[in-house]
Amino acid sequence: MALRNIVPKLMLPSIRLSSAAAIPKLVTSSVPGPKSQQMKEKLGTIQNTEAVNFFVDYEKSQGNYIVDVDGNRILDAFTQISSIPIGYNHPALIEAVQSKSAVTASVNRPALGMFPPADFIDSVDDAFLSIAPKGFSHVQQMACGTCAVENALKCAFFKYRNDERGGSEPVEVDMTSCMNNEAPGSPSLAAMSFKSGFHGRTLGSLSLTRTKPIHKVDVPAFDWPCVDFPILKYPLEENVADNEKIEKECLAKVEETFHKWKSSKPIAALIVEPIQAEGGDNHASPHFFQGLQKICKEHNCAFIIDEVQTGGGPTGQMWAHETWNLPTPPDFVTFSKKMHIAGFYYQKSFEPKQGYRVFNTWVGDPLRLSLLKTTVQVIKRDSLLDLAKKSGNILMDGLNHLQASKPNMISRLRGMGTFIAFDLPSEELRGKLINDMLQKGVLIGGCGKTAIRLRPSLIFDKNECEIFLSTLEKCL
Ligand code: PSZ
Repeated sequence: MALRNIVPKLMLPSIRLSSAAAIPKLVTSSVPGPKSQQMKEKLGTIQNTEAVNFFVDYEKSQGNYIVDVDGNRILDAFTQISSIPIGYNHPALIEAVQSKSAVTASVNRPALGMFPPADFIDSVDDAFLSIAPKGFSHVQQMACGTCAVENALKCAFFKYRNDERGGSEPVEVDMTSCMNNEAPGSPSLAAMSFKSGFHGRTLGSLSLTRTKPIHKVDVPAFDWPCVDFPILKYPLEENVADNEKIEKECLAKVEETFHKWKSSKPIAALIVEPIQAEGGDNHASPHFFQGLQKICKEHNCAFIIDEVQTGGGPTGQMWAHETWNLPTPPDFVTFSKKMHIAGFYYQKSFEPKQGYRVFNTWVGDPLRLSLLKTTVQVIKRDSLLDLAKKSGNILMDGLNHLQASKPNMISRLRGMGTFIAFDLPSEELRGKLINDMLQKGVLIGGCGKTAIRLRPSLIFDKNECEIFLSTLEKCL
């Protein structure tokens, strides 16, 4: 039975947005506290724990507040690397997982590609298609972001070869040569990405990822091209001509690269983030992305928008690319994180004719799909995209103010909705600020070389913005 039949829309349990004010942040020990440190030591005997910040009491965490095992209640503006859409323990989600269909889905995880449950079509409709980017009516689930990227890439290559063969099926020589990883079955085709782009860590995606060497070193990679992403000057309104020039130069490089690779290894796919996230929150104008799409079209290259981090509402739009006014929709939009489940929207022309070409054991997860369905209902009911815009404005106002009063500390303030970042003078000061904020009960993240990024949930409201801004002011 579809969830909408179990939980009528208006009866979804809500979280009072103001409730957070009643339970303020509270840090009683240093973070990580003694319990966290002990646990980290113990886990360290089993696996590498260098990245572990602190251990969490997820039962006690609530709304925008994450509670660690030492009892510190911390305002979370990082949300598990931007992946908690409507706060911790949202009552609507707790209720959703207790529904009969969610319980059944969690104890009987299906191989979705082969044995989908009866309510799957309704769920896909309610969850994915009700929020599909304009111009998309097809969607494929996957387990995680990098898996979504890799499978979108595969579909792009399938189509490119299919077009080359004039629409006919692979022939005998394709089938035999691919078994030896040789052409023509394993064709010499490329996918282009951008400097500072991040698209995942599995073997295929890793060749597209261009953030840090430590992500890539020692791993064989595809020989694929990478071009500069525009690094704009701020404030934007004072640097219009320079920024136009920067974007124009990047587009010219893209065009040039297509020509350079055309005869040896044609570029069949181009992947780009609407805002380069891991790489430092680098923005570009709609004009830049329109230009990219135009070049892709001219070269029969798939245009893949990676919305793994931007998608699901933090920019104040469900999909960041929808503000670009593209003349036609992109070919793929990949997602994960705030969507609970990963996957990609795609144009029908990229769907392989044969089954089993985009496939794995689980493909997706109906349980996560039911969480998405409820999350979408809450986002709509509580107008959370509007809230992300409003909170984004409050944060930008406050940060602009801080930037003006402390220009030696804060620079290049940029953002869309609550997807906000600014630079600090050095990596060392950035690390110090993140730690000082944490000790004062506010969790934020870093990205790029020296940037601080905000990735709060969609229920981050005025009160939380004020707590964040006043704590930041103190730390600066
Ligand atoms: O260090 C890491 O592995 C991180 S830190 C943030 C991410 C990964 N983001 C994941 C991500 C992304 O931001 C974009 C734009 N595309 C693809 C991915 C990969 O998603 P996952 O991590 O689900 O494989």
